[in-house]
Order: sequence, then structure tokens, then C-alpha cells
Amino acid sequence: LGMEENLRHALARDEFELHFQPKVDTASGAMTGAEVLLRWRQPERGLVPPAEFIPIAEETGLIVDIGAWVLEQACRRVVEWEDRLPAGFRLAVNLSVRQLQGDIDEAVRHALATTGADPARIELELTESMLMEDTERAIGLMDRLSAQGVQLALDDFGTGYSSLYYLRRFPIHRLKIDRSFVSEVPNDRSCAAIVQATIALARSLGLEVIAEGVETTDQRDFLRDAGCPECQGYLFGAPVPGAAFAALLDSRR
Ligand code: G
Ligand code: G
Ligand code: NA
Ligand code: MN
Repeated sequence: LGMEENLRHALARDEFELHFQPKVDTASGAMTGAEVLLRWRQPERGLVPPAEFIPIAEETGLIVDIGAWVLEQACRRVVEWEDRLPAGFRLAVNLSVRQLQGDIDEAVRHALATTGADPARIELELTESMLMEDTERAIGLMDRLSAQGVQLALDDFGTGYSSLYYLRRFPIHRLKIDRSFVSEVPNDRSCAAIVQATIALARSLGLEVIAEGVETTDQRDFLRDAGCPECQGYLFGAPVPGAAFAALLDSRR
């Protein structure tokens, strides 16, 4: 109960911060974007991992305001960093199902409008299970988000239960191959087959594809040879605070 009460005041007390994890071009290693990962710096406890507070934020509905804050901060960063961002660079924000049930369309519009961020620099990561709750409504929402010029990625792909029928109908730009498959390549033959099939599926549907959780050069080489254009994972960099990420952007220019 203490955690919930503290979480209620965390926004007002300015205790949240964003960390940024690079996404790279598999072949060249050039940075293509970053995923925004929320962190809660609590005075008494230090850094609280998202796994501990996001579920509570979702249960209490606090995630809606927190998520709007994350969106706006991410938009501020792309404006602040515009001069050092490579062409095509995207900052990806995770959404929760509670945000999708609410007025996410409006929250995105507001974040873009108040900051003046280029919508093409913003990507939203959604999971299959979020979209399967009310698919028709989700498709309408995704259409409206897409019409604002932001990109949409299907996170943790392969671990949810969306059908290929819906995959075809979702107006998404990119599949994100789940870490649980990536971590087992190249040695596990079924994971290798799943990763290759996902890349082929994305290709034939005209979607981009990225592999997450890449930790070793063997994994990276497998993904490159399988034709996966983009990767993310500890091999290329862990999530880091804004100042460190800005320095990383400068060092790569
Ligand atoms: O950052 P890891 O760093 O531990 O993230 C753990 C989980 O928290 C992941 O599933 C990630 O998608 C989720 N997460 C991180 N940041 C956010 C956020 O801003 N909003 C939502 N809804 N989930 C997030
Ligand atoms: O659910 P989502 O895919 O958004 O989860 C992102 C989570 O994955 C974050 O907790 C992030 O810190 C973690 N992560 C990012 N890269 C790696 C990696 O290479 N290996 C592992 N084990 N976790 C990673
Ligand atoms: Na994600
Ligand atoms: Mn993921």
C-alpha cells in the first residue's frame, strides 16, 4: 500500500526519469533509434524497476497520466536532440493497455502539439495482447495514430496470441521479435526457425522488423545473415539516462 501511495505522488514530485536504449542497423551498427524505458527514482528506495511499479500503475489507472508524461518527455527529447539525430532516427515509447482503452489518440496529439516534435521521430510499441482485447476498436485507434504520422511497432512478437488474420489488418510499421527467441539463436533450431520465419513474414507483409535482446555477436551475425535489418540489446548498449544517451549520439556522429 505504501508503494501505491508513493506512486500517486511520484509525478508531482518529479521522481520519474527516462532511460534510452539504442537500436542499431544490424550490418553497420549505426544508430537507427532508441527505446524509451521509464525509471522511478524513489527517495527512500532508489531506482525501482518497472516490473515492480508498472503493474501497480496499471491497476490503479495511474499509468494513464504517467504514460502521457512519458510521451511528452519523449517528444521534448526529439526536439532538444534534433540537431544530433541521424536521418530516420525514431524514439520508441511503450504503451500500456490502459492507455489504449483511454484517449491515447488525444494524448499523442497533445504531446506532439505542445512540443512541436516531428511525428516521424516517434514510434509507439504495442503488444499483441493489448490489441486483441477489442480488435476493431484497436484497429481504428491505430489508424488514427498512424494518420498523425507516428510509427507503430508490435512488441514481444510471437509471445501473444494475435492471428495472422489480424496481423494483416493491423496498420503497423514494424514487428519486434521477442527476446525469448533471440536469446536462443543460433543454437536452438526451433528458435532459429521462428526468427527466420518472422523475418520472412514481415518482409512479405511489407513490414519492417527488429530483433530485441541481442546480447552476443553470434546472435547478431545470425540475425544479419537472416536479413534482419535492425537490432536492439545489451550487445549494442543498455538503457542509459538522457545525458549519457546524448553523449552517445554525439560520439556516433
Ligand atoms: O526496462 P525494463 O527496463 O526493465 O522494462 C520492463 C518492462 O517495463 C518492459 O516490459 C517495458 O516494456 C515496460 N516499460 C518500460 N517503460 C515503460 C513505459 O514508459 N510505459 C509502459 N507502459 N511500460 C514501460
Ligand atoms: O517488454 P519490453 O520488450 O519493452 O522490455 C524491454 C526490457 O528488456 C527492458 O527491461 C530492458 O531493460 C530489457 N532489455 C533490453 N535489452 C536487453 C538484452 O539484451 N537482454 C536482456 N536480458 N534484457 C534486455
Ligand atoms: Na517495448
Ligand atoms: Mn519487447
